[in-house]
Amino acid sequence: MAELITVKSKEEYKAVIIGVKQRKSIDYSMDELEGLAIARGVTVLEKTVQTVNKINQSTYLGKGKIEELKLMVEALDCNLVIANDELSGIQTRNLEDALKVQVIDRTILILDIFAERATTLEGKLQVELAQLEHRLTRLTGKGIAMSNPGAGIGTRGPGEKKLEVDRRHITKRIYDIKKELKEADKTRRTKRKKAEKAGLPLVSLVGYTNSGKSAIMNRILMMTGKEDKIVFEEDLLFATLDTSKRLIKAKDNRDFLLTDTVGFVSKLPHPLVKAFRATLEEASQSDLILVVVDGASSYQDFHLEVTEEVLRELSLSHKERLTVFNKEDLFKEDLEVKGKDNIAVSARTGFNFDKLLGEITERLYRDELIADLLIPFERGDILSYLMKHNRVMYIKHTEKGTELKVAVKEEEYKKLKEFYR
Ligand SMILES: Nc1nc2c(ncn2[C@@H]2O[C@H](COP(=O)(O)OP(=O)(O)OP(=O)(O)O)[C@@H](O)[C@H]2O)c(=O)[nH]1
Ligand SMILES: [Mg+2]
Repeated sequence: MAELITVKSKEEYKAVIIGVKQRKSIDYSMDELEGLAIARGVTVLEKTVQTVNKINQSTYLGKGKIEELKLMVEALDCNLVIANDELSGIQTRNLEDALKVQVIDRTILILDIFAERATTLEGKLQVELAQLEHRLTRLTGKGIAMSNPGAGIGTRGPGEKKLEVDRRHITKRIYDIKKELKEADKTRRTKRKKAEKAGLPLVSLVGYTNSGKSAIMNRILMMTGKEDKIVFEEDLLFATLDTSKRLIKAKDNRDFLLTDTVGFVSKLPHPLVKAFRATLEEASQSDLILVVVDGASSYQDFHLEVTEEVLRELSLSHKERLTVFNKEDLFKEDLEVKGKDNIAVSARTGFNFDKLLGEITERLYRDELIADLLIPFERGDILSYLMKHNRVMYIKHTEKGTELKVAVKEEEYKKLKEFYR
């Protein structure tokens, strides 16, 4: 149920992007919006910005600007206008009436991309939920825009009765989806519990969309002999929608689990942040966060700001982290990556990946050694102590006793000498 149009629609979209500037420059977010439109397969013909003191509550842009835009839309023969801010139902209707083409906002565009990309049932449900919630607020706000879901672009305003039916229909569907998601969430928790039992530390890749999170994951997988487990990476905003988790076999048994996550973008629609909270919850369980930045982008400060904001929203700001400046092969000359919690890498060339892996495992296994032990049966006390307090990576009961691979502190390591295998 994509709102822009049905996802499979073959219609070609040619768009003008509009924005209003109040105080701060919006160049960046306009470019970002263009990137989003391209990711959705829309051809962007023009971008235009109006500087205002206050956004017009009923028409978004001022009267003169709308006239100018109307001419532009006609001259370019475009069939879509995309606004950089979230539009109310009224703003959308008034703009559509004036311009005679479909008008959508950033939120609808992002939701539409997500709808197109989601692959797992849970991902799809989360996006649908976000879409419906967004739609519902616009309905109650006397909005137009939606009538038959997926019925095509610019569907005109439904009558009051239709509105009521739609509202009831949407509310019911929201209820059903929430129920289904709850179930899925339960299953995931059980699965996670199992993973926790495996005792391995968890590392999450987070950061702005298209910064190379999946590429970094793939490079690490290749380095550690897991080529068959690589994930999807693509020069697209929101290439990854469903998080995936992989076991990384690192040196000295310092294994860990690595998760790839959904990329961030500015003004990420709130219903989406909410919807993906469950998926990103995994990140909240992590022992280390790798914040990935596209070090080749001139907007990297902005990307870092956006990332920080989302991390804050997800209550992850306090986590231990390593900031990874990726795409070193494309860095501008003046970029210097300094500081012990920052590292420059290139997922493309493999530059600095040994160091990256070292930095990760060093942080995960700080002051810890991996002991490979054989504990005889009569020392059940030691076994249960280790099982309770330490990270157990491997356990096998044999005729001679219990074979155990466990992370221990240095002093403990020495004390366990007689059990070394
Ligand atoms: N030149 C260069 N390109 C890279 C590097 N790392 C990743 N890329 C490219 O950048 C694009 C985005 O990479 P992804 O790994 O899909 O990015 P992502 O952060 O996972 O993106 P989302 O899943 O959309 O959030 C792809 O075309 C990659 O091939 C790098 O070090 N150098
Ligand atoms: Mg990705």
